[in-house]
Amino acid sequence: MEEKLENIEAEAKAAIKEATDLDGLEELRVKYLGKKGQVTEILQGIGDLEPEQRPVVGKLGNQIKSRLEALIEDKEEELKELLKQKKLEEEQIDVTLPGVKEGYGYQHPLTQTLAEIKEVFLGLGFSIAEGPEVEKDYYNFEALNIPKTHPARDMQDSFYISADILLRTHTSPVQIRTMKQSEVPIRIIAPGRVYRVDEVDANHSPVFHQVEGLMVGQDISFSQLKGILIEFAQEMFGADREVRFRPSYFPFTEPSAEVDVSCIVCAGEGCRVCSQTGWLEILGSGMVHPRVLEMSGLDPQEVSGFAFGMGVERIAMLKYGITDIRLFYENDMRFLEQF
Ligand code: 2NM
Repeated sequence: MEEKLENIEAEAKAAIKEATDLDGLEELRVKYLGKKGQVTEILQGIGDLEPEQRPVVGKLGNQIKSRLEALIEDKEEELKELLKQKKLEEEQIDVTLPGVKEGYGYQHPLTQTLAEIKEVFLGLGFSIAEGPEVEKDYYNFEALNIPKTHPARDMQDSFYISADILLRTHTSPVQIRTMKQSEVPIRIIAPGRVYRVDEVDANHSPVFHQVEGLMVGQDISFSQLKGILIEFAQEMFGADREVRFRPSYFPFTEPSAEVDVSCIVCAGEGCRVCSQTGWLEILGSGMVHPRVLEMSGLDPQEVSGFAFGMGVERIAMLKYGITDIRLFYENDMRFLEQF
């Protein structure tokens, strides 16, 4: 029995010495010293031995048990230390290395321009209205007095989803919905994405952004339209800009006017940006057509209103001197960082 114990001790010592991780070491502890461990079982079986054998085996068994416990404990310390060293090495950082500079984020120029447009109109008492991008052709065309034969209603020019549903080609349907739903007076702007079948070039994109505006109430006049739009043009492009109203035509307004500001590059002298005219067109506008008011449930004898519409891309291009609309959508940091 003594020889057996000594063999177990020798085997255990060798195994403990070889252990490379804490789990393996714990397995060894269980194997030799656990409840059913080899040394434990011998010590528990002492009662079955010859009486004179018992103290000898008992003493040796307990000595081996203590020695193995001590060895395991030492080995455990050693493995823990190794693990700590390894972890420290892995986590080592060289604080003298140069840092990686994190760049700042920028708001997209269209986001900035839209925010500025909103800011101006919020300051003039307008609130913001929104509506669906997938629209009934009733709201997109019919209610705007755009006849079935109008070139704008060519199926080829709009993205139709079904016979009477399309991607809105302007945000005017939001104004129609607002007139139908709200009490006068109304003073809103409708910003959002719009869609037209257009070949991509320097000035066209099939998806772009518009802000349209609408003011309806008793005795709303063309001079109020002028006051609001001159204020907008000068807040947006500079207080020293001249503003000009040119007669125009839209099916949904009468009379209609296009609005120009004096060229921001040459101040009216004539240059490449303004095609030698001295003027830049920034938006379209007019007094809401009586038939449009009527179709939206308002009485043209009781109320009147004006409306206007502009392209956000166009405003941003004029403001920042950008000559290609595609730059807005390419996410080239060299472009975006300039704003
Ligand atoms: C423009 C130009 C002129 C316009 C009209 C309406 C509505 F719904 F009130 F009739 N919304 N937007 C309008 C008028 C839009 O964009 C160049």
